[in-house]
Amino acid sequence: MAEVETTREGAVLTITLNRPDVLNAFNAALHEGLAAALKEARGPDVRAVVVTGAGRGFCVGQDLTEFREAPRDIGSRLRDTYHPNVLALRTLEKPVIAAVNGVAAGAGMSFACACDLRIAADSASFVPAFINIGLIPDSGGSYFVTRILGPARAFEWLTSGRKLTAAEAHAWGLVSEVVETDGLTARAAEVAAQLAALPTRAIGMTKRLIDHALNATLERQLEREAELQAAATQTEDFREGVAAFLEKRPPEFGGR
Ligand code: T3D
Repeated sequence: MAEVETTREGAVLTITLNRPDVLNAFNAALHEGLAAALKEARGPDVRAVVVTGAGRGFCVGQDLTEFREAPRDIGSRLRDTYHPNVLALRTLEKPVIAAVNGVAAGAGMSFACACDLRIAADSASFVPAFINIGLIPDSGGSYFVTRILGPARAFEWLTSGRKLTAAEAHAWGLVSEVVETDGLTARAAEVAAQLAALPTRAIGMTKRLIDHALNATLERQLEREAELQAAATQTEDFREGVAAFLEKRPPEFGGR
């Protein structure tokens, strides 16, 4: 079985991390498989992506058995393996849903937080495990968690290393909804199908705008909006949206 599997249902690509015996911990093969899956997600017919884990875990970050021996240059390893996938995910101009089916720990928690939406099973949990082994948040963990939770809560959580239940994560705004474990796959597929039917290019540009807004002045953000709105008006979906409105019928967006 491949360490990462992809399946297609219509315009939705599901990426499954597949090392269930170790709760889908990252090793070299998983990084490579994820890179290939994220490349597949760039295909023009894919309009929404779901990332999930096989078995009872989502992803527990770095495979710690690789740390039995003194770790080599971790900085380079992060740059060569984790960073390209985090960047590929954030620059993917399509909605990405993390269907968090179980524990998300360390870089697995970071990766879930890099997604655009998180839907959690009621049995899922989130553990910023880095501090428990004397490390600091990486793979974007400090970046995404700070932006989602704000600096005070991010500091408290990332330095405590404590496990958040799915219900707590929902109360904190870390996940958008919590569903019964048995219903997670269906609910993630339903949300993904809804997103896949929307104007994909406008969603991609909205994602870019949101990322840009986090570090921009109002002037720069207004300019970016103007640039991307000019691009949005060139899409087929814009023409369809206006035509459907004027003809008083539901729009049929093709994602172009
Ligand atoms: O160079 C670099 O790559 C640096 C990058 C670092 C990024 C990081 O992600 S650092 C953080 C690494 N992750 C962790 O420290 C998490 C360690 N795991 C845990 O704390 C716990 O397993 C969990 C809280 C996540 C889950 O607990 P629980 O009780 O539900 O499950 P468990 O029994 O601990 O784990 C089940 C199995 O998965 C177990 O194997 P076994 O005993 O059944 O053979 C366990 O050893 C294995 N496992 C869990 N996490 C990892 C792991 N195996 C390898 N690496 C893991 N990270």
